[in-house]
Amino acid sequence: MLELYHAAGSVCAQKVRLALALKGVAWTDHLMNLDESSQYAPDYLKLNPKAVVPTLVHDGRVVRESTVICEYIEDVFPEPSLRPSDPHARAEMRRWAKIPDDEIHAACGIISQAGLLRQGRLANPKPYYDRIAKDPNRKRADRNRRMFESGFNDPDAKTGLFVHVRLLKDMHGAFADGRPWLVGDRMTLADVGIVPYINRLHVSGLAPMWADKPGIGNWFARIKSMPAYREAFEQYIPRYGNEPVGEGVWPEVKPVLDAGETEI
Ligand SMILES: N[C@@H](CCC(=O)N[C@@H](CS)C(=O)NCC(=O)O)C(=O)O
Repeated sequence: MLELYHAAGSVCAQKVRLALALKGVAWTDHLMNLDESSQYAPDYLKLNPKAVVPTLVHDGRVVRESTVICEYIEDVFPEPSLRPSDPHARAEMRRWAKIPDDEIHAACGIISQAGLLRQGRLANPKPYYDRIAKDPNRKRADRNRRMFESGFNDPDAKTGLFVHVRLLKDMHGAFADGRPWLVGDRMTLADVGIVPYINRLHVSGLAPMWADKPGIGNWFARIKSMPAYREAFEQYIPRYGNEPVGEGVWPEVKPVLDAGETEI
């Protein structure tokens, strides 16, 4: 039996749901609500002591870390393949797939806290302060409090934005030769790993960040047209589907981008 503990809007969970949807495998759904602090329930902490989603449980064995989970899914369900056969292409795939773990996931967390999520919480901050108080990762909790209180005035939020700018430049460079996917001529775990972060920018109303990079827009549109995207993303949060929900974020972000990275 394949079980997934996940949350609707979690980028790491979207990544794993997309891999599962592309494989067409059935799984048992343990949907959690991070706003209600279900990640801190003692039973869940036994599965994932870091109190994060997703966690995959396959025939009673636990697999943690979304990038690792995607490779595990590929090993157990090899068809259709999301891993190139050529060793160099495979290395490239892994280089893209580790970018979230190296820097984009943390940067995404920061700019989501400072932008999209902050906007949704401003009207009623108490549940969010309660959630921060329960976070066993005090460093993360203090940072999230800062993002909530300062938004994009915080230097870390500005740095988080420019980490995304660099990713977009790298993607633009990859697509410059006209390839449809990040690695080779078919979708791989590289695309699966990166697309939740582009989707998060999109739903934050930050698609103007790649307006001058059509390769990214075409790639994202191609993925959004797939049934697997609907299954992995829209089914859980329909409003995250077609229309950006963070329309108010771009006016805050644009001046930061215009000021340039050297200003930070
Ligand atoms: N490196 C981990 C990161 C997991 C992670 O940070 N998950 C976030 C959601 S995307 C989470 O569960 N956050 C808990 C919280 O916000 O309280 C992975 O890739 O699985």
